[in-house]
Amino acid sequence: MTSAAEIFAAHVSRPLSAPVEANVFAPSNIALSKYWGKRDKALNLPLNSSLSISLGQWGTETRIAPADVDSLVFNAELMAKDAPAAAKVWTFVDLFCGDNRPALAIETTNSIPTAAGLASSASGFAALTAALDAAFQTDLPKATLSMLARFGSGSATRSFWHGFVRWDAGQADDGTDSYAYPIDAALPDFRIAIVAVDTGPKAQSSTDGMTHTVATSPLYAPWPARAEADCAAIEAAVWAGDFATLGQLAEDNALAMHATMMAARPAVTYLKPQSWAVLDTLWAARRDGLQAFATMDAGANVKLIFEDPSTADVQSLFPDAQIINPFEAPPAGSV
Ligand code: 2P0
Repeated sequence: MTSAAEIFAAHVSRPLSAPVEANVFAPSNIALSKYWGKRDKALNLPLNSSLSISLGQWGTETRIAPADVDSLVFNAELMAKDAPAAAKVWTFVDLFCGDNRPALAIETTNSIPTAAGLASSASGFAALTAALDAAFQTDLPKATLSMLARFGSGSATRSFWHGFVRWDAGQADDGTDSYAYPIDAALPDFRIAIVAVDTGPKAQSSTDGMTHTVATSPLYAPWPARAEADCAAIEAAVWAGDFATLGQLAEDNALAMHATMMAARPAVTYLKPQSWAVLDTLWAARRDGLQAFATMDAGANVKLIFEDPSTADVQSLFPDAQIINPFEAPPAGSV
C-alpha cells in the first residue's frame, strides 16, 4: 500500500532548493454538490466527487520565509507547535519537504470574517501547498498541488481556482487521479449570502462526522451514486447557465447529505433550530417567487445562492447576511 510520504516523494523532486520568501492567496469554497465520506483515510480519498464555487476575495493568504527556527503565526497570533491546528500544518510541511527540511516562518491570515463562521481548512491548505511550492520553487502543476493539498483537507483540492471547480473522486488506489479542476464557465450574476447562525467551534469535526456516517448510517449506501449524479447535473446546469436548475440541485444535494448524517447512530446533527428557521423563511419567500436556494455544510450556518437581481430581496430577508460576489477580481498573489 502506498503511503502519504511516498506520494509526496514521487511528486516533489528532492533535494529541495533553499527556500525563498513566498506569499500566496487561495480562495475558500462552498460545495454545491458535497464531499461526504472517505474510501481511504490514510490517503484522504473521497467516496464521491464534489463540485464547488470559490469565494472570490474570501480566503487565506499565506507567507513562507526562510528562518532560524520554525514559527507559525495564524491571524496575527503565534501558535504553539503542538496546538492541534498547528500540528496539522507542520505535519503537512514535513510531508511536502521530506527529511532534513530547513526551518520556516509561516504566517497565515484569513480574509474571511470570523463572524461568518466559515471553516478555513480548504483555503488554508490550498494556500499552504501553493506557498510551499513557491518557496521551494518546485513549480508543480496545479493539478498536482490540488492532489497533494488533499492530504491536508479534502475540500482544499477545490481551492486552487476561482469560479466553479470539480473534484473527481478518482479510482486509483494511490489516489493520484483524485484532484480538482476548474469548470471554465462564469455566471457573473451568481451571488452567495452567508447567514451566520453559530460562529463557535463545531461540536464534531467533518472528518469524524463523515467517518461515523459512513460506518453507521443506513441511509449512506445510496449517497455516493446520488452525489455523482448531482455533480454531473450541476455541471451541466453551469454550462447551460441555468441557475434555477443549479440552485434546486444544490439545495437538494445538501439536504440529502444532512439526511445521511441524521440517520447515523447516534445521529450527526450540525443544523440548529435557527438553521431551520432560516430555511423556513427562505422557502416561504421562494413560494412568493424569490429565486434563492440554500446549502449547509458541517456546521449550523446557512449559505444562500441567488443571482444579483435578487440581492435586495435577500438582504431584506436576512439583513445581517454577508454577500459575496464569487466572480469579482481575485486579490493580488492569488492561485
Ligand atoms: C464539502 N465538507 O464538500 C463537504 C461538505 C463539509 C460538508 O469538505 O476530512 O475539512 O479534512 O478531508 O475537507 C469539510 O471537510 O474534510 C467538507 P477532511 P474537510 O465541502
